[in-house]
Amino acid sequence: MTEPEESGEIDVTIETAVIDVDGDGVADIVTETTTIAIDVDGDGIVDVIEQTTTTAYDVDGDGEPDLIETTTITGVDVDGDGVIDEGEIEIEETIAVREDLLEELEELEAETAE
Ligand SMILES: [Ca+2]
Ligand SMILES: [Ca+2]
Ligand SMILES: [Ca+2]
Ligand SMILES: [Ca+2]
Repeated sequence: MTEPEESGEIDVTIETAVIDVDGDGVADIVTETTTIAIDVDGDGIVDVIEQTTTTAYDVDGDGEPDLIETTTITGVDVDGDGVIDEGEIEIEETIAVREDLLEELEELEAETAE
């Protein structure tokens, strides 16, 4: 049995990428990836990995993000073999769209449907 205060290690990495698609000097896509690796029992082998990628798109180029996409990948070494394989990974995706932009898109879609 291990002492609770001795075990466990959390490693957090944050990576940010800025992409200027049209080259006008204003960022159009901003990606932030946060990776959390947790060694629950402190044996040096990572047991839980959580990676969250947030991508913000500036669709109309006014410098404000209009569409935010969040993807969370969670991997848990359930069987404890030291490897997080495909069956132990869960992917969750959410997309948030600015409300007035959504209305614009709906209007546009309605127009094209006619
Ligand atoms: Ca740009
Ligand atoms: Ca471990
Ligand atoms: Ca915008
Ligand atoms: Ca495993």
